[in-house]
Amino acid sequence: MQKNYYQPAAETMQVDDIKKLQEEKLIKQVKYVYDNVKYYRDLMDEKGVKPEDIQCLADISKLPFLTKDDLREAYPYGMLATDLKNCVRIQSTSGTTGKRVVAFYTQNDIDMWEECCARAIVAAGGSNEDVVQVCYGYGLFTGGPGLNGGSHKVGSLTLPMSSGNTNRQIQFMMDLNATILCCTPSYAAYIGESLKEQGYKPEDNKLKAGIFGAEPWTEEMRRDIEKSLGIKAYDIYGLTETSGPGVSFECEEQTGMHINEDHFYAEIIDPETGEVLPEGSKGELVFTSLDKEAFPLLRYRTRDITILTREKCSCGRTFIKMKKPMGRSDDMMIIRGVNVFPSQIEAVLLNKGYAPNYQILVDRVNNTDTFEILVEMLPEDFSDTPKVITKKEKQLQAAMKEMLGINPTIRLVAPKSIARSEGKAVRVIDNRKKIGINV
Ligand code: DLL
Repeated sequence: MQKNYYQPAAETMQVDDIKKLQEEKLIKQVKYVYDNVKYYRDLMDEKGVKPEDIQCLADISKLPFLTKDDLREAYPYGMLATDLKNCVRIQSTSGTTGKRVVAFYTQNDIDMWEECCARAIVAAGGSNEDVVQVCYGYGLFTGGPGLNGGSHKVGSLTLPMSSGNTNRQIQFMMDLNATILCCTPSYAAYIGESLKEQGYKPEDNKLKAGIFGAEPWTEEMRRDIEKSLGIKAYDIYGLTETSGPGVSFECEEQTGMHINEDHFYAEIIDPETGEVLPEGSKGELVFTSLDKEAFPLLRYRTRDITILTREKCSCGRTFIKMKKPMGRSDDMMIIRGVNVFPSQIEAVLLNKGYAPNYQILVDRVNNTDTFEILVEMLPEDFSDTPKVITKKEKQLQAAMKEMLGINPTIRLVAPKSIARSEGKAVRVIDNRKKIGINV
């Protein structure tokens, strides 16, 4: 099969050359940030490190970390490294975990970001013969603008749908023969469900691929979406702070996402100690942007938990891969002393034949954590006979206990009774946070 790359020279560069390029860019970038961002210069001074101390990639561990709290403190302009006159765009995080973070872009930053998205589209089989339906949100969220820009760079016909209005999404998808769908995995699942309800079979649409990200999703969910839409589903990762989607993307192997290492240097650290861990270890992902002009972050702690591996990939790309993030360290719930990730719950549900329509409710009553999972029954399995429901609930509870080590209460609910998501799904309602319990 002929291999396709958007920027082959970069994407298939020899590993030694990648490292050399990263080293050169890092040395320059540290000096640039030190000279232009007072907030970070103060952090470096506090740590007693000067730009001259950074002579090779390993020296990066001398630099201080940045966290979301730093960005909030520096809001809005404290991390800006260039004059506002040179900036052409602002994007922002969704603010689900506190005050919004705003990121600034020069035109070069936008070009780099869109090129990263273009690499992802080409890796998913996209070309100027494709119709790319973008139903990530447009506006301050980076999903819509990022994939839209990438699609333009590839020369695909771009359908800038934004999220929502699922009937219109389906009408345009069918009438305009969309071939590549870009949205969150939870919205892709919902579109699949809606197509089925409207009487379409997976082979009725012209879609061949989907580029799904912005939230954690499991391999089980991937299989479910691939089946319901009749496509190959590719993962894409990124965050507003580093530009947006396209920091890493999946190729045809679908075994993790290649990080665009010519623009981003990735490290895995122990989230407790901050120590850099060797390749193959599970830990928190930290990014350094190597050539951003407006909002260049050094050693930014993403809170996302993953593993980096540099194995030879059959697609020919040489960039290191990151595994599907297992969730953010701040998504992890501690329930009755046990660590629980929503992704574990999702894996059990899909393995047991349920759809990914669920909600996790956690609370504290009389000093004990309560843990309940609401799960929708499938329309074809729906029953309102208490005996049947109780039996199914017990079976699911046993499977959850095996995966999580603790017993949740399972409540099977009627089809369509849990709200669908058109963007990032809200799976967890943890009322302990509301009453000020630190979890
Ligand atoms: O979600 C950017 C994006 C848009 C990525 C579209 C992919 C597709 P933020 O809103 O700033 O940016 O949220 C970033 O979302 O730190 C992860 O926790 C999570 N996330 C993003 N992509 C993935 C993914 C966009 N593929 C935060 N798998 C990140 C798991 C993801 N989590």
